[in-house]
Amino acid sequence: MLPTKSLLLISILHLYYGFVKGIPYAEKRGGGSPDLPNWFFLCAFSVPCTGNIPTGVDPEAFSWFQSVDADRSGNITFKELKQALVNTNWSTFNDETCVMMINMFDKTGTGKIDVFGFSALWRFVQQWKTMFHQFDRDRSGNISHGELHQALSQMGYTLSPQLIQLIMARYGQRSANPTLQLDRFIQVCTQLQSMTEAFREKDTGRSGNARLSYEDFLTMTATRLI
Ligand SMILES: [Ca+2]
Ligand SMILES: [Ca+2]
Repeated sequence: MLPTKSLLLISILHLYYGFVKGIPYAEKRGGGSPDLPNWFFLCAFSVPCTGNIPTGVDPEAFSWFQSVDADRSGNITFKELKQALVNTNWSTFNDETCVMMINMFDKTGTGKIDVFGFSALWRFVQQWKTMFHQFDRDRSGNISHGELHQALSQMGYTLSPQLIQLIMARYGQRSANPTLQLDRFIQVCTQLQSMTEAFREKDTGRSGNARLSYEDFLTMTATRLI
């Protein structure tokens, strides 16, 4: 919990560095912003860092939840989530990644995320954000072809340069040298993880090969593409 004076100071500092909805500034590293701790950005939007935090919910996640839940409905919609998540270049997260995250963390089957799902989502985003900054070796604020190759290798994926090229062309920003922002990095890594798990269920001998029927293939795609 932060005392009122601290919150006031945070708010003033926050105004100094600019204002955008959601959790953008934590993503601003590499874009020249100061290295401020995450709580700075999270609490600056949610003056009441106090309140009845549900059991098992991270206090920071709860604070963020209150900020993102703009209409105070008690759950987070696609629109609210999209407004809250911003990349290093200040673009909002793309629709596909937001839908993917809603599908992953909607534990109520309503198409919305409650505070418990949101707490898990918060941890998920924090972890990927850390990875993103770790693999953004040149601090450019995005992931290049070479950086993605290195990242996936370290995560245990052995993909050909051609496949990585394909991924960059599909998910990267349109340019001669496409790069991935945080949202696409999260999407690529999460989908890759999900599809790899699906394949390994069929590749029982761990040979890197599996025999699939057409039905298997479609089922795998339908159930694993998030
Ligand atoms: Ca809401
Ligand atoms: Ca980079």
